[in-house]
Amino acid sequence: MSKIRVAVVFGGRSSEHAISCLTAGSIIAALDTDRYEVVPVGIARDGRWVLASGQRLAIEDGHLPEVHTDGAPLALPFDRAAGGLMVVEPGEVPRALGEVDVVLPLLHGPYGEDGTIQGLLELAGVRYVGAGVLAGAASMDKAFMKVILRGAGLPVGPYVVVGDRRWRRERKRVVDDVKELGWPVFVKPARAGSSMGISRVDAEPDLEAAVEAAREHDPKVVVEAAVEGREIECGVLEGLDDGPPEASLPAEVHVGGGHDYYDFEAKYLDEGLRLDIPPDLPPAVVEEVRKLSVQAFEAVGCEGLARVDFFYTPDGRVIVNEINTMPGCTPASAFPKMWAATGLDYPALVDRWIRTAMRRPIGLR
Ligand code: G1L
Repeated sequence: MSKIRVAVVFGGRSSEHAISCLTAGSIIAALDTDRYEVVPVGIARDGRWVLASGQRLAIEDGHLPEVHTDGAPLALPFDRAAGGLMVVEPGEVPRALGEVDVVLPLLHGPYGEDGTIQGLLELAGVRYVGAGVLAGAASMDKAFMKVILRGAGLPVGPYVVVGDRRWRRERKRVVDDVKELGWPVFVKPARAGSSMGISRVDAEPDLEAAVEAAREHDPKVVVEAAVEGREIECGVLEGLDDGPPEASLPAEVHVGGGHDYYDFEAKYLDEGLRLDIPPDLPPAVVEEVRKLSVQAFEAVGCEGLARVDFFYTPDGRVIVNEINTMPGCTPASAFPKMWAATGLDYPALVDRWIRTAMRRPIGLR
């Protein structure tokens, strides 16, 4: 039986380049080399695509993958002047990717989880793991995500969308709308991927600066009423054999160690982040979280995997905060840990992603 060729696309132009490299290293190490042939595809910080196929890939535990050229390790991000690696012109990318059976797009934020690389892969006729174009784009944009979740009848907290034109031309009315939410609020770029540009605002005088800070990342901003509550997350996997999506045991996220809230470092670098799996919650609440997670996955039209984040309020309500189609996925991240507690270890998880992706038809569906 010939091996399935899996391209792992990693790096990229986002602020989470290094996390993506770390994730690629973990995933490549978890792939069963008897069944899969790995083709590492790096995207440098300047956006250039680098095929490292045919090169020996060395992965040291907890380190970024290194691509060896002539025995000399070349750590990512790729060195421009490196010999031995093939730099691919953007127009060549579909052809290069057309030679693999399935792609794992490990790219965060713009040009990664927003549906753009998924569109490229659709046009190239290549199968890939995870959300498609619409689900990727919709869950990248917090405003559209909330419209979809609310439209499906899921419990979503109060929020205000601040579009670019309204902020420039109707600022006073925007501020009045935000005041209706009560204080504090969280101000977020609508489409920034990571936690960058997010701030908490406790009173009106600080709102303008917070919106301007968010606008550095995206001219479209979402202001959310702060929901008081415990932070609960749940992993969802696409079903097998035509079955419904499956939810993992949830986790409660405890943020500490000097992190204000669930910020970039707390999320990925693991310090100041503690997970309780399963959380100390009434069984009925755990079941509600799992049910709402599957509903959110289906509402957005996700495929493969997603992580759904909730608040559990002191008065017993479960509120959907967001859905993430490319959750943190190093072995230390919440998503793999929740699935491990549910009975699927890291290699089994990666294997399942590829199996479900391989079943997808290519082209129009
Ligand atoms: F390919 C999957 F499985 F869909 C996938 C893609 C991306 C899973 C997890 C991620 N996550 C990341 O790439 C990241 C959160 C490390 C961003 Cl760089």
